Amino acid sequence: RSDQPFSALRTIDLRGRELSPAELKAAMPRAGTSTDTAAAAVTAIIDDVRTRGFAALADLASKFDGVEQVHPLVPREALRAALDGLDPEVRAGLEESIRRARIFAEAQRPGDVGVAIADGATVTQRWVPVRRVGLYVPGGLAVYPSSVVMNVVPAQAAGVASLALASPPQKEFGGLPHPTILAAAELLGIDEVYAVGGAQAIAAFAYGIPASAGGPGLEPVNVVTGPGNVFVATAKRLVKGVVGIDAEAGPTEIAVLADATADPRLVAADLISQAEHDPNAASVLVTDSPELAGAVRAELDVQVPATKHSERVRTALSGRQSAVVLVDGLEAGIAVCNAYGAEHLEVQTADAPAAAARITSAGAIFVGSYSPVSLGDYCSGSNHVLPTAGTAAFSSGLNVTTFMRAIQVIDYSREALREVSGHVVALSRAEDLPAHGDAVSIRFAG
Ligand code: HSO
Ligand code: ZN
Repeated sequence: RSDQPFSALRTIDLRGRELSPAELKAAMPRAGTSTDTAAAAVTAIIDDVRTRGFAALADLASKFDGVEQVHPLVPREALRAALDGLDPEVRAGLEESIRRARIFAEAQRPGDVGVAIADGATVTQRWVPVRRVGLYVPGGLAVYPSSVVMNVVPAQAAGVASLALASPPQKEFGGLPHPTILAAAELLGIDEVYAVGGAQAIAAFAYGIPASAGGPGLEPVNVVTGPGNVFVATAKRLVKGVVGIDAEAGPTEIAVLADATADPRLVAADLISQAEHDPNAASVLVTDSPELAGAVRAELDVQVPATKHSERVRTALSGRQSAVVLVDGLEAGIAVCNAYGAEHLEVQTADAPAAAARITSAGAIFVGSYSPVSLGDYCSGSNHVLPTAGTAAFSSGLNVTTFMRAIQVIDYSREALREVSGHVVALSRAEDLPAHGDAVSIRFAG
């Protein structure tokens, strides 16, 4: 379509088509999920860490990171030095990011609910934080101190007592993790940081490592969170059940629901912003205005060549996962967005709050022209760890309850138990489990 500006972005024309939610979902572009080719290698790494502990970590650091390591625990002085060396503007940004995230996370703490089911009969749902959490932070190309904030703040707000962080050792930083990661940890008051990368970090968190003559042990955690490459994602899937995990993060996605009132400059900038992450990132514009679509394409023609990571952005925008989706009206646009379930959905329509209120599937919703995804990535107060690949249909972004459990507490008096005992006995008989009924009856016998 060389007649169109920014022809790299394909068009999906859904106008005049009556599609069910399932058909809409199928019509929407998404990159196929990669099959699990890493499983065999990752299983071997997990087994090695479980059997040989720190010796395995040292061998793997040498093999994958090119670093010779005695013990992976990062000295406290290194954390302090990293914060001292941090650019003051970056430090101020992180501090504001933490402050805002904390306000929202603390407000999320769920209250216990206790209910009187009958006289003398109460059940309560009590929220309790997990004891210990392990956070993985990738190294390499993408160094995201903002992701340290997004994972740590809700855990701390939940009341998690013990928090450890792992990030790959970097040859150019003397075998320590990237200094901005160390600085972010120090800013958040985390003093247990390990220079361990990849699947081996996930294995160490899940199974722990006993103390040895070489140094202190690594205590197993209850929940592992944090992004990572295919090896990290596979390791998290393999240890799930031994520990809790957050969602497996796929390539980032932005969908923009926009009508003729939207500003094409802003829409284009936002589509580019998430495409900057990854050649597999998805940028999708859903609109009932062919004029807006054309204007956004023209803006992409101007903005894409000018952006720093233009090659990556161009690849992401020309991938099959990115598109302009033309619909018949706002109603149809909302239906498409709900079927797609984007990680990030921006609503830039005449009455954005009203349209946003009708969205029922998205990782996070960004309302109006002044709530771009980039704001949410860093400083809105919301969390940027969000469900991708359509998993918003059944899961939530990282929040305080990711690090908590709800315990149900049952407290009946003698009279309250007696009142319901006949029903317990009848049900236990129906299931041929008479000892269940007897355990109640015995309390009132004789
Ligand atoms: N948009 C990414 C998060 C991020 N952006 C980190 C910048 N740094 C996934 O939600
Ligand atoms: Zn981002």
